[in-house]
Amino acid sequence: MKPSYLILLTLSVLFSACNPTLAPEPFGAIPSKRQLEWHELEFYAFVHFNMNTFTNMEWGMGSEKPEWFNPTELDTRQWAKVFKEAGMKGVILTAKHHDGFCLWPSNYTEHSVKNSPWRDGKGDLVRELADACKEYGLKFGVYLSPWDRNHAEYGRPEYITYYRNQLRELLTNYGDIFEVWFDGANGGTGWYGGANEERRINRETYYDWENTFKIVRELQPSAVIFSDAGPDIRWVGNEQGWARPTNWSLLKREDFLPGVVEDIEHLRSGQEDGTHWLPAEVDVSIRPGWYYHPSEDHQVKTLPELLDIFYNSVGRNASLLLNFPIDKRGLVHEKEVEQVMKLANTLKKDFGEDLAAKKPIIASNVRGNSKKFMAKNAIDENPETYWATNDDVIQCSLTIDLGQPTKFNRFLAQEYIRLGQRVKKFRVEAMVSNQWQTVAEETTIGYKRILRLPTVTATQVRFTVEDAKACPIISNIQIFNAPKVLEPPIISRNQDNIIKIKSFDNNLDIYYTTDNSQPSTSSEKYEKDFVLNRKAVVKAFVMNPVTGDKSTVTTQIFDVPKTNWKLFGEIGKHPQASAIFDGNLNTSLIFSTTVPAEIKIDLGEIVQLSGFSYMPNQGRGNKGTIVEYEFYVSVNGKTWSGPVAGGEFSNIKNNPVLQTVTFSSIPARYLKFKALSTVNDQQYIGIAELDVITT
Ligand code: FUL
Repeated sequence: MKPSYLILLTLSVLFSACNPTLAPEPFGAIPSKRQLEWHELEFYAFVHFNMNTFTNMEWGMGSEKPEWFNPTELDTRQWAKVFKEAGMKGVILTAKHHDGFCLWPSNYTEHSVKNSPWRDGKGDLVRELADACKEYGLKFGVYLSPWDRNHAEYGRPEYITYYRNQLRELLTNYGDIFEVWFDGANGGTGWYGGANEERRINRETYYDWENTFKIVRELQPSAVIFSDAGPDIRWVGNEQGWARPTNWSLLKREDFLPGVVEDIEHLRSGQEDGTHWLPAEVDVSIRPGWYYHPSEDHQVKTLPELLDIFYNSVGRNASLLLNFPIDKRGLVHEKEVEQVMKLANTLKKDFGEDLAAKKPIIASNVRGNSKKFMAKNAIDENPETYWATNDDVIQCSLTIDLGQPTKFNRFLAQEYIRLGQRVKKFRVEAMVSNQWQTVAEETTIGYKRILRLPTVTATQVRFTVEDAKACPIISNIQIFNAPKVLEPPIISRNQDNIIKIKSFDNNLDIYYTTDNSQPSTSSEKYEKDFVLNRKAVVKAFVMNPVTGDKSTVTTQIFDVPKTNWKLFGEIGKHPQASAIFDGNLNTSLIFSTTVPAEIKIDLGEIVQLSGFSYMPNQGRGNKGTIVEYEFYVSVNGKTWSGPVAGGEFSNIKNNPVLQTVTFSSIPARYLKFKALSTVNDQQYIGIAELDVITT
């Protein structure tokens, strides 16, 4: 080659490298095709339904009988219809949970629907749901628990072969699978083919995940693989329904392992310097438990709770996997249908009218002044186009002219993630009465960020990127004015039997009943606290007296008064002793002790006892949360009967909700609650509330 050609070639390479009208280069890890498709789903359903539904458990032991699985009205088309109408894009089914019972007639075990009375043993629930999904245009995914408390070989290499055979069945026989969910809960006590023992596995090596994942890639190349550590989708580090506001879709994947959760904070927020694209999925149940328990019928999450979950997941660069505990009939329970439809309808209103669409917009910088990267691309509702700046311009802004004073309270932004997640810090300002006012200062954006803001009336909105890893690339900006949703009140009763009904807004009226009837505006109006010293069901709602808008109804069940309850012995003198009877979930008795440990309570009178409930400490870090327990009763405080109940509070570490235990009715004045073990073997006991259930 002649030297002059060489110079020309070098010049042209140099020119194209700094030619700003070329699209920006990707920065850092970027999503794969299957991850990109998954991002767009945003909201999809989880279904927990199998043996536990019929045994009223969260984690079965594995010794259950297939005959017990017998839904009377099972209708997967009803599920699919509800999910579709609620705006969800797919559903993931617990084909096998920790108890090992299979919802499909697996060739590798007898512990399945084929030995149940349901459809005379000819049923295949995985098939029925896969078909319903096809009919309703939903994607279909499977959960296959790695932990199997039924299988005799669990803990040995033979079980891995069994597990992989089952995975092959699920990934071969039921059409396209969009996500395979590998649960982290693992190893412990179980039935294990009758051995009834504790089996600990080596979490790092036992499952040989690399080769298990290869099966998914081979049979369902488009499916994303979920686990605590991906490889495609990561767990968000809690089961309460939130990601951190700062949420990177990046993680140092090699530092994480499925089933080994050591760095929970980074599961919640991702890592700015993560080496792999590994976005978070928020999994949460619409009730306290993952499985159906009739006692939780009044605890289906309310509209404000579901909205919080939506905005704290989809609004924080994560997807939302909302669980439905299918009931014993085999249907999505009416209360859940009602609540999820309220959510769907409210979201429709929240995002009803994009106030930024087609408005005049200007950018402080446009990449190469090219039309291809102009500001307008951020409000054209086309996810393929974007606004970008020159490579050296990190700080930049977009200003939208709303034309006239316009009320708004939602701000939505999306990065063009095909080229990486870049924004580290941004600000939203509103022009109110001719002055710029900051309405939000935030950090990451990612696939989608939605901010809930106090309502402001503005003529212009300015979005400023203050820091980014590389030039920002914004594919979408939207502004909305969402209607206000009223929070239902909180009802509590303290040890002096005083009922308090608390509203989040003092300007609202509260109406209530104490006889289990549905309250209305002709019910009692709550003006001040009152005494209620008997068993009762209290129901209340708030109403805006100006608009007539009402909240949903809160239901609170109170058993016998705790007026004369006392803790026995030294612990009774603990400064926080009364916290466990004060009706306040935010206060706890936490004391250091060697475990096993017990507390004894004198109820002050003999009652006919048929159960108890334990609310673990709701603070951070599961401090003193009891896992295995025994419960004894006595009429004289000297001779004890029992244990009248005992076992484990399954899944309490990840889901520390109210634990309710029932047993055959027995007279009792004294209770002994014995903790046999605690989360992470802490030498602490932590109790937020203890309650009894009387007959
Ligand atoms: C956890 C399990 O132990 C729960 O039972 C539930 O399936 C939840 C989604 O994942 O790890």
